[in-house]
Amino acid sequence: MIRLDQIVLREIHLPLREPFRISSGSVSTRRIILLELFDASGAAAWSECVAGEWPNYSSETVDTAWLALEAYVAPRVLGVRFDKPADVHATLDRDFRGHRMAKAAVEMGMWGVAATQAGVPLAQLIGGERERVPVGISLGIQATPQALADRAMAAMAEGYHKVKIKIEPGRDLEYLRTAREALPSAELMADANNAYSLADAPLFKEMDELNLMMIEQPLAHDDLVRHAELQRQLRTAICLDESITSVDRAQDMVALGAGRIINIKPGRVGGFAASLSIHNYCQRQEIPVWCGGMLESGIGRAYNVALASLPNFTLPGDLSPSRRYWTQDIVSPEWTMDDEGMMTVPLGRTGIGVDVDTERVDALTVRRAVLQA
Ligand code: OSB
Ligand code: MG
Repeated sequence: MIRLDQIVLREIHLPLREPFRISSGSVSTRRIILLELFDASGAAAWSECVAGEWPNYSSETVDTAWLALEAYVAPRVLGVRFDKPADVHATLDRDFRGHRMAKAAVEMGMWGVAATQAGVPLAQLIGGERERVPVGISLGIQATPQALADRAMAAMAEGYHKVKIKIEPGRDLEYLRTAREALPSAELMADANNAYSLADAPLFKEMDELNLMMIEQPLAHDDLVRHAELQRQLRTAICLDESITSVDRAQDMVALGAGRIINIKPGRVGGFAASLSIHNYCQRQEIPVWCGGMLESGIGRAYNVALASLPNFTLPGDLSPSRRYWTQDIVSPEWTMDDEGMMTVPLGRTGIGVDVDTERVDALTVRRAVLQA
């Protein structure tokens, strides 16, 4: 049984080691909302909201999420009894549209609380089966094709299992070809973050020759029908990210043939219950899934790693180690990758599996709010 009596919200500013650029924008310091959830039983857990500063990935931002958390999400759960964390999603979904990243931050935190309360690792609570998960890297748009190829080669040498290459019109085929020539047999993929339209089908047909693992979200953020049309013209699998906001959309993807792989980001779909539904549905449909990333701190990463330990997460996730993003993470131990390109699921620890450096969080905090039942 879970009954939260307090949620502490904080916004921290955490500088990335280098700016990260996708087709719709660039980020150099992550503004991150952190939550600390306190249960009436005494159990507590940290969680993270993945919303970014600008509405270029989804309509949510740090500021809309802060408002939604304070005004709508927290009031729905504070002081309310839940038998189990799987029940929270329905409460946050009913007559309450959108704001999935804000909802996910609370919903996932309640899974974290439940794991702490039960004295088990989060991965075990959700049915994880892997002790280590394969790691991929997502490379932002680089200045030149050769700079990209160099980064991709360095990543493969470090042990990464997959290199995801961000593309945009004008920085696509030549970049991908240069990376492919440098790494003839590596697992390479592209992520367009909605930068193209169906009129670009001829370009994707050329990409089809590069033996990519998949092409992620080439078309509009909320589209399925056009992705289906494009998928019919390609051998390469389309992977959907932005378009999959619920298990219903995953079912629609399969019904329409809009893609063959799903990138599950728990923040995008409203939390762990929806992520588990999508995972289970995809497993039955033999659709592989992998865990995406949103440049999370070590707190959000803990949830992603737990999720990626589920059996149908058969492809490497965007789960890079702390050092790929931050000079210093806010958790200990920091997230690391071994020389086989694997990240260890912290099965020897209860709850989310990392300790939060609260002094450092306090030093990075720019605003704070205490929400009470
Ligand atoms: O589309 O997967 C994406 C980061 C910000 C917004 C969108 C995306 C990404 C990433 C980052 O690719 C992956 C990571 O966290 O390493
Ligand atoms: Mg993506």
